[in-house]
Amino acid sequence: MVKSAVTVSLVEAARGGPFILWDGLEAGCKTAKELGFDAIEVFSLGPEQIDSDQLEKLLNDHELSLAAVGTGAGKVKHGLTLTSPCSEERDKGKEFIKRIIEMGGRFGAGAILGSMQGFWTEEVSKDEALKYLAEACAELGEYAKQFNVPFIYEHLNRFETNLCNRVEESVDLLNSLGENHNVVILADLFHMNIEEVDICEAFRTGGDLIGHIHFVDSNRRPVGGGHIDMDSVSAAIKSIGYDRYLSAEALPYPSEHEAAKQTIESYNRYFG
Ligand code: LER
Ligand code: MN
Repeated sequence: MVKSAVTVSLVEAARGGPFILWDGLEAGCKTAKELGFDAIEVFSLGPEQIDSDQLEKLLNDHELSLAAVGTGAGKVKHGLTLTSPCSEERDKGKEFIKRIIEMGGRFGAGAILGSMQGFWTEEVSKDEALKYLAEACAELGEYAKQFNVPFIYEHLNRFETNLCNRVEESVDLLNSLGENHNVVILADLFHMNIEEVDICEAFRTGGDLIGHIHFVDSNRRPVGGGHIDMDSVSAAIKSIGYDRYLSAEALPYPSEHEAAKQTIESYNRYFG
């Protein structure tokens, strides 16, 4: 059975970004529960911003799970990437992510690598950057095993990374990690709409390597507010036996509450 999740951002500096709920964990849990979501996905400045005991209580009180935790603040706040030319910076990036893996791990939630993957540049060739990225994914996947959670790799559209932009490239990356890696692909429908030739075919290419989905429309509005053909896409998602989270990472448009409501209505329509 697929499960629904809604994003909660605790990063004030990112306000206006593609997260649905912005008023803290308590208000976020309340809205998620009221609307019938199964889980929340949290984007924070880092583990120090989250009181894990309080989060546990909130999740229990609202009968919610934690779907995943973001790591983007490592780049936004600390300027860290896993493909920096400086090995010390790359190590700091991995340490930052390990702390987030620990924080999410307690709740059975994997950490997502998105913007911290960085870019290849004049200083770091594409091959070298992809090598750093693969090494980091392997190490972080291994680290996540102790919590029984996967490490979640998210390829992004061309404006946000030049490393992997399509599911096929993420599949190649993961296949290069060998047999026992613990990394899954995050397929974000917004990025897929920009980069894939055929979104449904891309889901079939990813198959059981896809372990998380950002549920959002073509223009980053909640599903139903853009032009993705969700009849076909939901059929493709079902056809690969996907049974994890569809997590709404969308603009709070036209308002936080409306965006959350529209998301759960779309989720129920296509997956209920
Ligand atoms: C940003 O576009 C995005 O999709 C995030 O999930 C990556 O950090
Ligand atoms: Mn995303």
